[in-house]
Amino acid sequence: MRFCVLTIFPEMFDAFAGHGIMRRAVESGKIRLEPVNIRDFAEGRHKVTDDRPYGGGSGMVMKPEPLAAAIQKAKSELSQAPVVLLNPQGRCFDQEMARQYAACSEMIFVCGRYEGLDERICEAYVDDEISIGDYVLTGGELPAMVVMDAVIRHIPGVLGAEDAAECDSFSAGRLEHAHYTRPAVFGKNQVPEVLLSGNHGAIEDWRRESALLRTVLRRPDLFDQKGLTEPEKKIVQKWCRRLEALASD
Ligand code: 9D3
Repeated sequence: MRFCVLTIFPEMFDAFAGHGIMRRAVESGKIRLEPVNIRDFAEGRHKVTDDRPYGGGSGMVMKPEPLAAAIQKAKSELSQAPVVLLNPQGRCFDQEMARQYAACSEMIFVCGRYEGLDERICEAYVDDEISIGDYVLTGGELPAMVVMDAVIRHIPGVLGAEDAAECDSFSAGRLEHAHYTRPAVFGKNQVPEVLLSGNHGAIEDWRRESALLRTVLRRPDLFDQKGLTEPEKKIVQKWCRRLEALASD
């Protein structure tokens, strides 16, 4: 998959591409990440990329000409790519969108700075506008990295085999169970006995219950979206029996 990222801060992407799973994916050729400096498409001695807003007010707006030239260049190289603007007013990014975008062979990201882009660029060139959540950042670069990170995990071979994205509990509408590693006793806290038992059926049951309890307590919104599976119904019935026993004493 090829990503072209239009930004006035291309160096921000060096750390992202230089570490961990992203680095491996780049080195193995599964991913190509090409940051493009919008400033390279600006005219004049000062290579200006922003200007004052028509109608007045504070803040600056990204000029349309350098953006249009940069987007056209990117589209000439990545002809299949949707043009995605990172925008706090866009649709909120989620796992389903990550999965859908992973089916693309190419993507072009436009990272806004200042107050945003001249609206005519959005109308003429942008296919989708994505926000990563309801909080205010200083630009679209971190959101572009967030979106790429979530998308590449779905590309076959990018994750280790045992860690395939389809297995992610988020995909199943549940949080993951708690995790433990050695030592078996840490301070006053012991790893749940069942995880040391080697009884794989019992371990699976414990994990299912741990996942269900966390989801109910921490993310009831996820819990509501999807009905209970048969094994989960059994767990909830067990909880009910215990609570009734508690209440009747
Ligand atoms: C002070 C300017 N803001 C008025 C409340 C508008 C504004 C413009 C540009 C706010 C933030 C930004 C920079 N943010 C992004 O480009 C951005 C973003 C974000 O801030 N939050 C969540 N997702 C995204 S995607 C792009």
